[in-house]
Amino acid sequence: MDSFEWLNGYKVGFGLHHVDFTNPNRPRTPKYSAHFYYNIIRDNGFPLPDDEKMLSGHFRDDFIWSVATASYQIEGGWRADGKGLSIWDKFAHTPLRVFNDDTGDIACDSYNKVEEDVAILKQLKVTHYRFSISWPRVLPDGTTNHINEAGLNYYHKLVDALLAANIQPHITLYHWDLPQALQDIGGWENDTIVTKFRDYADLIFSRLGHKVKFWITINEPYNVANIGHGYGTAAPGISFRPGTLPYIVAHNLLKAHAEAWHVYNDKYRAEQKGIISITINSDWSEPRNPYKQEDYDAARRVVEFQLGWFAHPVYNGDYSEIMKTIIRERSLAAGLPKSRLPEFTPEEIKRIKGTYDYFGFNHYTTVLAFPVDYKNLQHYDADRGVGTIADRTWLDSGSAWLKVSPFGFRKILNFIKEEYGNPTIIITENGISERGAVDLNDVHRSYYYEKYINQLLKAYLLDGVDIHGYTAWTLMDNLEWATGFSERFGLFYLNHSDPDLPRVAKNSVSLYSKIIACNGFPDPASGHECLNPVTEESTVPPITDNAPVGFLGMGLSAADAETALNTTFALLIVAVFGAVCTSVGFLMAKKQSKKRQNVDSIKLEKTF
Ligand code: PNW
Repeated sequence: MDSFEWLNGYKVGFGLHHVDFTNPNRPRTPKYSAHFYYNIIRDNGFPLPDDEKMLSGHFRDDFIWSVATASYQIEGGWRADGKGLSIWDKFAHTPLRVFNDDTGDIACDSYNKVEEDVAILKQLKVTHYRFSISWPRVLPDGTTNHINEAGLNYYHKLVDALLAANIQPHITLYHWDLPQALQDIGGWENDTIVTKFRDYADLIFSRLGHKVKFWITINEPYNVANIGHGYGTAAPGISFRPGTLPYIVAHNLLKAHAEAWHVYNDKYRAEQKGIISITINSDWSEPRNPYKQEDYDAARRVVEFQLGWFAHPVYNGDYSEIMKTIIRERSLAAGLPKSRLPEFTPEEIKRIKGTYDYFGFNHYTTVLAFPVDYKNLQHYDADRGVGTIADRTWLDSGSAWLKVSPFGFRKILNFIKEEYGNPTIIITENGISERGAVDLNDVHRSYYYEKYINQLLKAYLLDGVDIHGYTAWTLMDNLEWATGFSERFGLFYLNHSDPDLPRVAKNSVSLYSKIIACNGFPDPASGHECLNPVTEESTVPPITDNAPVGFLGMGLSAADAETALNTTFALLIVAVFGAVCTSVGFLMAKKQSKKRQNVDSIKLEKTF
């Protein structure tokens, strides 16, 4: 415990427990380090935590194995064949909005590279491909007054090529590239967008629906609402009404989604027999200090304000009580006449509730939460009242917001199961970025996919979460929104210095296609044929170890990894101990020789 620290008095505390020296009872409070040390003693070291051990097993037989992209991020052809402008064209052409002033004018040139894209999808052996339709490519002014057939043909060509390759298209109708013409009349703030989106969806179902069975209405409404209209770091880049605009936009996004779902349900489902939903993204959140209730409450608010903002109305009906209460109370306390969170009418609640065929879910990372009082400030973060950090032991990625924390994936999947009535879930995005020098040996990505997909398997097999599919983000390096081409999430590297923009496989392609071929992580003892030695061009060794699956995709088992870690740790201790002994020995020898010298000089003095 903290104690009298010599010359420093009570100022410096070395203790595992804090002692309150101002209190005559001298109460002791454990610091975080006390619990940390307690765990080391209890575990007699650092065993691999249960949640990091690999589980063997496989997913459903009809599992969806997919990879995703989005129109603005890959297509290019920004003015080709009568395409209208989108808010991202305008945003990226505004200086300083996108890193390095990168734009999607050409991007991966997918508009002209259907064959190349399908070829790499085949190489991955995915069963599905998730891509989005550029609304202004099909409807240049956003309305069905003018249909751009040339733009629509691109999607016909892509869908046909996919079907010919036995890959099912999974189409997102809105992945953030709103027609600029609609932004000019208020965009998502103007509630006439609800019928415009419905009409656009109706057109797409009528033209492509006989070939497409998997649909997403809107991708990540959270990002559209809060990043586009609160922080303003994504198009349309509005940040001057952060207290109200994100909530209004979210309200219209929810209504628009519901109308598109109803059109499909009423007009097309019987004949086309597809499924359609919204894709919601959310981080998982843990308390920063697991011994503080207020940190638990803060962590809960993170998830309620991100996932729940959209999932609650769609799956349970209306916004959650937490959001309604907090935003109303903070609005009234600031002297506003009513809540900044708009209200749904009872009819609207009914119209939105149940507009899903599956839970489309995007997930990347976990945060640690603690309460922050923003006083009178009126915006989303202030309403949520939370600060977040990452655990410094979590591995980094190329994106500041993304830390490798696989355990959170399983936790949030369980949260969805409990909170929203055990829906069928399709993971519509999950992946990791890098930045800086190009290295095709992307071990961090193989590690990420292996660990995250294994957590998905645990959620499915051990927790009974109804997982039907998994989609990796993303097929190839592309325009990562405001960070431009600097952050690379691709399984394939895109060589920009070659005018042909060739797609080059990173090593994680072998890892992901192996997981797909195995439909998960089979027990090697099962002799599953996917475990047979892989072809020469593959750089990832076959999974033939006695443990369920390789560690880091390197053919090292979890048990091996544990032994390796223990050995490293033991060696480290020996090295440190050795170094300490050597220095102590050295110092003692030095002191001894000095003493001897002193003695000698005294002797000499005496003699002389
Ligand atoms: C998603 N964040 O966006 C999008 O759907 C993709 O288009 C995007 O490329 C991918 O994830 C990777 O970023 C996100 O800051 C953007 O937490 C930012 C965040 C999360 C998701």
